[in-house]
Amino acid sequence: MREDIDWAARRLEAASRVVCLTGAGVSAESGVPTFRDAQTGLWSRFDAEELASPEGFERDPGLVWRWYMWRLDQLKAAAPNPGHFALAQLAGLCERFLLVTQNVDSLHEQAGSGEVLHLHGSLLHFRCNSCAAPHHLTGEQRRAESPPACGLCGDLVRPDVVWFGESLPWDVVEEAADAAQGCDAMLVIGTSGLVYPAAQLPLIAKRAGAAVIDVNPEPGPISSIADLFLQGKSGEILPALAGSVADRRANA
Ligand code: BJW
Ligand code: ZN
Repeated sequence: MREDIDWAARRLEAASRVVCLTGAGVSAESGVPTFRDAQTGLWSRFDAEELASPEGFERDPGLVWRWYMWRLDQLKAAAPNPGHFALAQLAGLCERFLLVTQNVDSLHEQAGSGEVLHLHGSLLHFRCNSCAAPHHLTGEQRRAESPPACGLCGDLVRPDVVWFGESLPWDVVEEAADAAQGCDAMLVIGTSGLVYPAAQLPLIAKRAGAAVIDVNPEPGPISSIADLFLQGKSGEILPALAGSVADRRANA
């Protein structure tokens, strides 16, 4: 593992542009369950993929609302872990570093990462399901059994996230894809690599000749195309990686 981390550190240090794609696994050690973890407690009999869809919201807006409010409560109790902090440190050590996340939490920003591209929106923001007007929740609305109505058009308020079958913010996707095309190294952290178009980014980088480095406790579609698979938890591997890059910089 030490040699693999040194190899990755050399690639990051030599790169003039690094892109990092993160998924739910980077927040797992903060106590935020990953998307495809079996749901626990009250939610164990529901399918996350069904809840995170326009069809699920149409079928039962109250159920979807309560799920998101439950997740928001979990998130409010969470803090960034050493993996988030190491990525913020790496941004300062690499020549150009772009962080692209699929996560709807704000733990990267809380850890000090400056520019973060959010592909799937934010669990902390809300908007109208029809006219997209932003909505600030009151405490009472957060505790309610069903979503509030939009003050402008009367339709329901929803979390400002991207559900299955919905378009991602295309300016963000375009910026991420351009960066993937132009980078020398891509770090892929804690994602199952199952959801598109995010899962396309490592393939774009690979085809463009970048070194793809996957960090995950489990092998998956990304590790099978990666130049290096660092098997383990991001909260353990990323601090070692950032430390190795920092040492190389200090001794250069
Ligand atoms: C650790 C760890 C530790 C654990 N350390 N790691 C091309 C081909 C096939 C299908 C499509 C395609 N293009 C589009 C589609 C359809 C669809 C799609 O991809 N479907 C697939 C499931 C097949 N995509 C879409 O619909 C997207 N829209 C779109 O493309 O629009 C145009 C279009 C529309 C219709 C048709 C065609 C095109 C929208 C996708 C939106 C995804 N939204 C969600 C929900 C967000 C809100 C919410 O959170 O509620 O985003 S789904 C969910 O998955 C969430 C995540 O961001 C995303 C990715 O999950 P992630 O982050 O990888 O988490 P997990 O749980 O899957 O994995 C965790 C990983 O962590 C695991 O690998 C663990 O091992 C690891 N781990 N502990 C490091 N300590
Ligand atoms: Zn509205």
